[in-house]
Amino acid sequence: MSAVAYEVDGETAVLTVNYPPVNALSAAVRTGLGEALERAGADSAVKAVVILGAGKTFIAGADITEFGTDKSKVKPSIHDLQTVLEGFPKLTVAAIHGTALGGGLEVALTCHARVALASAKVGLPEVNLGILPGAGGTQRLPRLTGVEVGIDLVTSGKHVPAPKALELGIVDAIVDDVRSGGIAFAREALASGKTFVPVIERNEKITGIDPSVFAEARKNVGKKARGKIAPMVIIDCIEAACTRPAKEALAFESEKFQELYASDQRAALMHYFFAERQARKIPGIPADVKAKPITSCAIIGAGTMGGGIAMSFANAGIPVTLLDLNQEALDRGIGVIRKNYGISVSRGSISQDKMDKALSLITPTTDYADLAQCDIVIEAALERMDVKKEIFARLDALMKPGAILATNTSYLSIDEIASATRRPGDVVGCHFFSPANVMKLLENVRSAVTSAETIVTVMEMGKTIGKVPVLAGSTEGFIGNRMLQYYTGEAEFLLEQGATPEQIDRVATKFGMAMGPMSMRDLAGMDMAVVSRKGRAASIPEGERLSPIVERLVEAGRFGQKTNKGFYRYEGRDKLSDPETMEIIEGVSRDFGITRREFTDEEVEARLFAPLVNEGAKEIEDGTAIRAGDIDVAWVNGYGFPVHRGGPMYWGEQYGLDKIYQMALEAEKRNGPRWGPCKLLERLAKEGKGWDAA
Ligand code: T1G
Repeated sequence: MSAVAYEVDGETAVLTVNYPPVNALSAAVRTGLGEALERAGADSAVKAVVILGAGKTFIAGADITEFGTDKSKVKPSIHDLQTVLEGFPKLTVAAIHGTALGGGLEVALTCHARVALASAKVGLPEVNLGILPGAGGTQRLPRLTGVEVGIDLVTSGKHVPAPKALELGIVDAIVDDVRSGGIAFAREALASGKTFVPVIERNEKITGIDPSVFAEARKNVGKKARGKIAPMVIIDCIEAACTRPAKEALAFESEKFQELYASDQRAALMHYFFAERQARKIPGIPADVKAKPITSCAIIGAGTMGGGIAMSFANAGIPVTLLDLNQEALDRGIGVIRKNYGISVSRGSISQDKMDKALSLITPTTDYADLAQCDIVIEAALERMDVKKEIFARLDALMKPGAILATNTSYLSIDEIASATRRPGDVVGCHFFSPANVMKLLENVRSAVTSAETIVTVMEMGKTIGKVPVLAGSTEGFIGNRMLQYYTGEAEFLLEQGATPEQIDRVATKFGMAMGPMSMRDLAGMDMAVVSRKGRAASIPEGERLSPIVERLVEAGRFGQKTNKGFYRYEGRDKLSDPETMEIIEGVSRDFGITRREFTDEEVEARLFAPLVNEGAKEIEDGTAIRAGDIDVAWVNGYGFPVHRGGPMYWGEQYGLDKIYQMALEAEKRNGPRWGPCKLLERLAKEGKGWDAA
């Protein structure tokens, strides 16, 4: 059966693409579209063609699963289809619901017109895959939206809601039903004799563009790109649209597409694309185990984390009951939530209406009884096991049967917290990252007895509230923080041995991290770090140590940004080097008899990131992480690891697991047994294999 259904309704041929799950432009769809267009062209009774998608969406792009396979070479190509469409002698209308993305939107842009449901979205997200819209997207979209908007949309890959797309000229009408609306639009156009100029021939918005527009774009996009190459190449292509004949500019775009397709960044970003989706799949859970509905949420603790979590649920339209022990703490928490929403509204990132709607969904209370009927309760109170166990015992007695009892703890044992209840299967970790209304990672943590239903529910819930969920086992620090201690720990040992905070942070940000480890310490507040390091002191084996640099800085009153000095000195928005910091660091070197030396940036980079890979291998070996890709997803979404490097485990595999293994042996000698390699890494390194052989 063809992937494209063909039927005629009056004088309109309706072509329905039916290729689940997202109607990607696979070989089957391209073949089906080619045949259906031929048929419509040959049928004298047909005066117009409407193309739409079956199921949940229009065409969501080229079929990424066919990239690099023979199927991607099957004719007609997307370009072939576009040539037929752009030269089609009869009216063609793309009728969009769900999403029209990438090649899907590019095909729609070669139709005479586009109509869409108000709930639909369109976009060119190829940049997120390390490539660019290689089927004329950089040439046609700016012809509709104008150059500056075009640059913003294509370099960001953002999805544009249909009403905005109508305003920008990307779609021609909003309809209530794709099929009947598409047909009606075609009929009216035919009846009125309306003519449509092919998008590629509309030049008014790309003519006479001042070159400074591209210089400005390169400056602004370059700052956000953090080392990604595709955004900059996209600007080149859009500039070509404005400065070269269409045919030449289209050829330029194809050439640049091929160059990007061959890049390491494209391979890393495609790895990440599939890893993020794979992370939602939990092996060993029977297919008939379904997620429970989460229609209400209770949160304990109206502090920074509790408030951010409340916003995440309210933003997804889920009512929240926010509890704190006293009215003053509650009022403060609600005040912070209001302030955060106000900032978003003033920045234009959400409307006043969305803010009001979200706030109306958050109900503050000091009475535990108000939580009892919620589908899930998330505890975000003090990071102390005694406090958590007391709360969970109370929740166990209070919450309705079947409610999920979750804790936002960042490293405490879920098994031990669950032991305070008579329903341990309903207890799970839902570890959000600060600021919880912004950070995408939701690290769900299962104990040895968390039920399959609870796991499936919080994984589905993560997606519902716009997070990227990853499932972790309950070893100390779970997936992310357990690795983080080796990244920050090695950074501090490097300081003792001769590197400077400036060099380490420069290397880390050049690598693509959102922020270097020393700056991150200053932002988070080192006084808090000292408290949690004290709490974890027992887990440091005999004969091993942590660097005392953080403690010495705190003793000197240097907590970080909150005291205007930490590793750096802060004057307003300026971050300045401070000789006092180096005195403290050099004092530690002296106390440990370390002769300081110069480090190359390459050595600093390897020493910073290799320990992440080494600990990640241990997490795969002991089952804390289900797969290497999950660790990549956690680090990209929770710790600012550059997505165009695929994640720490993908980076380590490209760098060479044999080199990672050798570095772990050296670190073991230098820092102690916790830093040595595990059996899994040793095996993969010696066999020359990658994580898929884990
Ligand atoms: N090709 C193949 N499979 C795809 C796919 C695609 N384009 N998009 C999604 N899938 C699979 C996905 O792997 C998952 O599979 C299932 O569909 C559901 O996805 C020439 C060359 C459309 C917004 O980048 O953004 O066009 O895990 O969980 O949350 O210029 O999927 O179930 O086995 O994400 O409802 C450009 C990428 C391609 C769109 C739906 N297009 N996809 O989100 O479902 S390059 C994209 C998405 C291109 C041209 C170039 C989202 C979605 P499985 P999901 P969702």
